[in-house]
Amino acid sequence: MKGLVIRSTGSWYSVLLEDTTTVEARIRGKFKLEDKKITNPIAVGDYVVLEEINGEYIIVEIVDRDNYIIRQSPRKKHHDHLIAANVDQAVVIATLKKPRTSLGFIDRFLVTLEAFRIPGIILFNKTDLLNEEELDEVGYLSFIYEQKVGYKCYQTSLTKEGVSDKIREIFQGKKTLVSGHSGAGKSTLINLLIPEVDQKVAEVSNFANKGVHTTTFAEMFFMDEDSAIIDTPGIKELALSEIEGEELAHYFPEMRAFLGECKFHNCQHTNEPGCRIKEALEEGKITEERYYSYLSMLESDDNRR
Ligand SMILES: Nc1nc2c(ncn2[C@@H]2O[C@H](COP(=O)(O)OP(=O)(O)O)[C@@H](O)[C@H]2O)c(=O)[nH]1
Ligand SMILES: [Mg+2]
Ligand SMILES: [Zn+2]
Repeated sequence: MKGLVIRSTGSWYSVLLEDTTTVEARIRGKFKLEDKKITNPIAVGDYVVLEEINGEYIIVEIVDRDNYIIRQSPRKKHHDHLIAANVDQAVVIATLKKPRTSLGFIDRFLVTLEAFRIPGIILFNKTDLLNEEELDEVGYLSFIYEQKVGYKCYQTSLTKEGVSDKIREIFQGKKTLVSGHSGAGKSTLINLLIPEVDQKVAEVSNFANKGVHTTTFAEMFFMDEDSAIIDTPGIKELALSEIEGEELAHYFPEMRAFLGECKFHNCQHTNEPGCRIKEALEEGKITEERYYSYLSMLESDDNRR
């Protein structure tokens, strides 16, 4: 029996079978992901083989993945956490207000996507809350990410204007991972795209503007037969997994073109002489903002394991 994991709670997995029924299943035995230590061996989006034993459904095999996305486990040191498997693309919902999404968060997410070769799209939401100056900032960020880096960007105010056909089209025929800080509007978006889902939408706490945790487990929802959306639990921090210092620049698309042109082959593009990346920065081909993100990722503990 084969199925698709559409929800995982840690020890139980909801599996959609080929006959369109959903069963709750458990794992038997150990599943390994290469040589990594992972906190959860199976993720939403995994295709699995099931056996029915004494009326219980047991997952006995994971079908080879097209891709997967992991981050460092926020709870367990030196462990990774599987976020999802077999996705076609990922949308990151970013907000300048309530809560503020840092560029660092956006860039870390995009770097992770690059590392797993998953196309990324940025949706700037809650534009209704912004004054003129802040709207200019969104415009500027959209310009950077689209023109200088190459990610498609959209602006939305989901609660005020709903979803346009243009936004709906993004999700058509694909399996899309939706990420963003808790409170950014993930559930609101999914409810608009798939009204039957009726996901609980959080009250944004005015006090901290941090947003309240309502979704705890990743879950897959179907817009139609070939279009699925994966909601990820409120991710506050995305610690990169398994990206080595020298690799990092490869995951900044705007830097890729210049790699190999530095004087030193092992250049980390910080203070080395004859660095082509620094030159491109001077020429404005790489933006200060993105270069700053690069440096902070390079220096962060994530890369010193
Ligand atoms: N002003 C404004 N509020 C929004 C918008 N989109 C979502 N919200 C509100 O933000 C809060 C958090 O949304 P939710 O979808 O639960 O965020 P999630 O944590 O990412 O799933 C809810 O109160 C939504 O009504 C928007 O475009 N503008
Ligand atoms: Mg939510
Ligand atoms: Zn260099």
